[in-house]
Amino acid sequence: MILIRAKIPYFCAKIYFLEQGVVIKSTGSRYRVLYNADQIIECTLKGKLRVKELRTTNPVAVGDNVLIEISKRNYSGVITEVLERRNYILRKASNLSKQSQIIAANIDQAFLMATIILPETPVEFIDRFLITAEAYRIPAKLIFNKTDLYDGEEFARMEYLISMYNRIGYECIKLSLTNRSGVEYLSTAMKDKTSLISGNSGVGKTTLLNVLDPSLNLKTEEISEYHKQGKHITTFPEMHRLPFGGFAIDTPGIRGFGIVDMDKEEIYHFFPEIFRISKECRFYNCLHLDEPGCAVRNGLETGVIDLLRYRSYLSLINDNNDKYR
Ligand SMILES: Nc1nc2c(ncn2[C@@H]2O[C@H](COP(=O)(O)OP(=O)(O)O)[C@@H](O)[C@H]2O)c(=O)[nH]1
Ligand SMILES: [Mg+2]
Ligand SMILES: [Zn+2]
Repeated sequence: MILIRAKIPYFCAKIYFLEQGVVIKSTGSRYRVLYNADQIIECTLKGKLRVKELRTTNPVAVGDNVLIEISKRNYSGVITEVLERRNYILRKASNLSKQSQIIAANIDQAFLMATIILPETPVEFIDRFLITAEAYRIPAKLIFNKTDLYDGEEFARMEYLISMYNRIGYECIKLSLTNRSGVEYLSTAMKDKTSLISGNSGVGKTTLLNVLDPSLNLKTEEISEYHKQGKHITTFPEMHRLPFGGFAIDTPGIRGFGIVDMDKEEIYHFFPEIFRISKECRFYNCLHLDEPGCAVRNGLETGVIDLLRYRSYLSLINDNNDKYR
């Protein structure tokens, strides 16, 4: 009898095998995991598994490296462990909620796709993205898409923004997915990296993924659809493997990142050019509003600080409405 009992656990262990993989899709309760280079399996979460330190609505997100138990019998998987995250990006689960949702984990770079028209991306929206990336220490780059549509004035506006952001230290990439200019450059920048692609609805995120990997054949939005903004559709980001190496994470339905847990006093730390010059302010606790001897306000006069950026800063300081969340 004793001999048989000892054999049962051994036998059970053979029903499962363990793998390490990466979560490429999450729908809240089910997860798609890529493992062994090109194998994909649908997984559930082990009941007891909860990530303790974060108050999030989703314990597992795309980009998470996980350990999975795969049953040989019905070929389904169970996530038993989430490995330590290199980084992650959050948004508030809803405007009133104190909980947040992990958008993605283990990101190498975050791109914001912006357009000057159809739709117009407000500078403030760009800056909210940038300071969020700064706060999470994720390298951020800007893509200006739909350059094929711009007239002289719109092109000049784009060039103005590009030189402004370049001066601060952000790379900007000009793109037209319609005539494919800039695609090769962008592909090289994304090769072998995990890139988050963010941006307002209608700027061309899905079109980009289809251009990078035509076999994806994802559904793009019609112009008329993206005017119907404001509906809170719960969507989950998805991670796509790129044919030339690397991953791209699409963030459908995520209009902006919530600035999670950021104190008024530290907002300017995430505007690199404001932070740099703030060391010359007379008061160490200067908020750069109307304090005497403020180097930031002086920088506005001399042109070191751009008024557009300063306005974004003010709106964040005064932010009580959640219109970009
Ligand atoms: N003219 C022009 N239209 C584009 C370009 N890129 C995307 N579009 C169009 O913009 C619309 C929205 O694109 P989509 O990829 O669905 O945007 P998403 O909401 O960011 O995923 C679609 O009708 C695309 O065909 C571009 O470079 N130029
Ligand atoms: Mg889309
Ligand atoms: Zn100041």
